[in-house]
Amino acid sequence: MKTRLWLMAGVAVAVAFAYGCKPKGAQTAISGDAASKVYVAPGQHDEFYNIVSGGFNGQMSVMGLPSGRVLKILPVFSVHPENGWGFSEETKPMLNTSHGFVPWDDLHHIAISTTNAEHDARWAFGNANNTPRIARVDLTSFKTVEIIEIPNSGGNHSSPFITENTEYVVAGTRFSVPTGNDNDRDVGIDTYKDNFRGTISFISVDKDHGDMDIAFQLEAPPFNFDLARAGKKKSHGWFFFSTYNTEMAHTLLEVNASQKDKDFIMAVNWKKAEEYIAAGKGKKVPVKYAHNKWDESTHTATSTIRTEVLSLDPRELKDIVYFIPCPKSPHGTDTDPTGEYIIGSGKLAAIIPVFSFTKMLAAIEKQDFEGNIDGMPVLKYESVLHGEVAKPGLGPLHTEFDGKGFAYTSMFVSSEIVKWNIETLEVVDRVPTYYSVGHLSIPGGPTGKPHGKYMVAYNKITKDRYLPTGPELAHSAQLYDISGDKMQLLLDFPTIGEPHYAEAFPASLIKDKQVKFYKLEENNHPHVLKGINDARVERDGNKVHIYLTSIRSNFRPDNIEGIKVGDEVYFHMTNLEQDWDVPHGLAIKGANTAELLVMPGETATLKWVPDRTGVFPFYCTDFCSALHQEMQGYLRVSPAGSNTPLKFSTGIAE
Ligand code: RUQ
Ligand code: CUA
Repeated sequence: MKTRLWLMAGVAVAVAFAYGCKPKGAQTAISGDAASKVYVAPGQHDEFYNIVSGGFNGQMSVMGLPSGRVLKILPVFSVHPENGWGFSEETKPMLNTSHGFVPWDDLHHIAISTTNAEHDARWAFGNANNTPRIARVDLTSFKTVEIIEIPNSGGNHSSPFITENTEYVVAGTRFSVPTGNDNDRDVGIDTYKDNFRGTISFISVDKDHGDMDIAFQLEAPPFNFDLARAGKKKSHGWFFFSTYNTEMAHTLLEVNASQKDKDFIMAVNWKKAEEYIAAGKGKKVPVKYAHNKWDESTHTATSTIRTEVLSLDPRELKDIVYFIPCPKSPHGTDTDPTGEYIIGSGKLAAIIPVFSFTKMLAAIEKQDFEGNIDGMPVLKYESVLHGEVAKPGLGPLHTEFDGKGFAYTSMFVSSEIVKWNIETLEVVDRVPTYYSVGHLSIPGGPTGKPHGKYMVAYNKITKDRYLPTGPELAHSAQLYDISGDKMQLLLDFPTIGEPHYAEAFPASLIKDKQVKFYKLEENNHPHVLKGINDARVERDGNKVHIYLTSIRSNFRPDNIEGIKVGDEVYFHMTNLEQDWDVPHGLAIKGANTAELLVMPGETATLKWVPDRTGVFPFYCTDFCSALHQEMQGYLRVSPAGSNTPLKFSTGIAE
């Protein structure tokens, strides 16, 4: 009977969790004082860059804080019609996977690179949830420069999380899946407990250039891995993963994965794992995954299919993995700026447990275990616990820090943010969010050096916050001032896609390091033109290569004849400008791809297969000069097999 009641209570909380509640006394007015705090005067810059995940659009957006202004949208796991990303011949390989071209994904989390546990903001990493991948964006060009696919993974949610010197970016699988060879993977779903495995991938990041490589994969029990945080400072060398469905259910998880009172935070001693790898304890496992890299000198991406990964099985190497019991279906797990405290956020729990790294080490030392999972120790909850935050609210998800000894936890169900003291565990303030808050982001919040000052809440439900736009409303962010004792709501702003996580850092870290244009003399694209005199058209069977230059305000060549229906036409366009902020576009009628937007000094290729005869205009799509509207050309297409001679005008010899 008692179990039944518990179960029903669990379902009731689960129902509330699914819908969220509206906070009472919705706060709509902000004072004049608040308005002045977010006002960034014309011509002034924001204090912080905020890199925001786009969720289901597979992009990142770049916003300024405190203004909330959108500065740029970055295609990451997506095509981008604005500039031909994913449509140009050079960029297509970036979206290649072992499943072929996958121009979409679901990007949840941002990780900004760090040195000594502080943002250095050289790169932004993002995860593809659906077809598991990790991307690296260069923050001097704001371009996706590398994507690595993650094998033996499904639902790459616990990802990307980063160690304090960006030694590794880590990717944990949400769904456990059957791993191994093609034959091993064809198994009954009801053999879940026996045949399914979790994996955690440790992706090394080159210190100087950022290049990624899967250093090793750690095998794990068939739980669901939700989120993670690296240890830092005193806990550097460790990683913490939240798990749910430790019931190992494979059907109706809503009920079946909420049976147990506690799931686990999985603590991984990755320094130890590194030792085992160095000692040759890893096994090479056959897999298939794509590794795509952008080259800033050839302005071209290449995609390589890799076929092996090094796997480490902690069941045989017992001092790598420990389990900390954590109530109940934890979502986020976060480590405080000192690295001492590990916070678990049980979605269905009535308290927030805070664990102590020091106590964890002592418990391991004393073998203070309450059991094991496949031989890996389960530590005693009480032995590792620093304490519990009592009555924080409903549905805790994520925690960020201000660097002044306070933690801020988002409460999805009760739509509020709760501020509490990390040492005393006392709740000191709470504010409503509009509505159903997911992640929080404080500049520097996940690092060893939070900047405090502002906090942004990313809310799942918008309802009445903005002018309505049909059935779909923009997701909503809210900016709070956290410099005082009380959190103060400053600003509401709509976002792009569905932001999950975001990270913000001082603009001063990168604003003077931006690439302004690409030097023509360093352009090693095989089809680059270094000046207008090289502009030409060449036929090679049914392929026609148009070597095109653009400079204010003309294309060379501009008129082209002798193209035939069914030809494959390649426009190789080099933008000859050597000045900041002067891209030129290229669009041709009937193109089934996109336009190109070519940066100064860059070369890009648009493929076009004319399907009918006629004269087709092409033009520049970016209003680049007073004579932008004059920046145009014509291309004549004759019937297949006709003998219209190939000719083009460059205005040079004529
Ligand atoms: S999640 S709302 Cu995809 Cu990071 Cu927690
Ligand atoms: Cu070039 Cu408009």
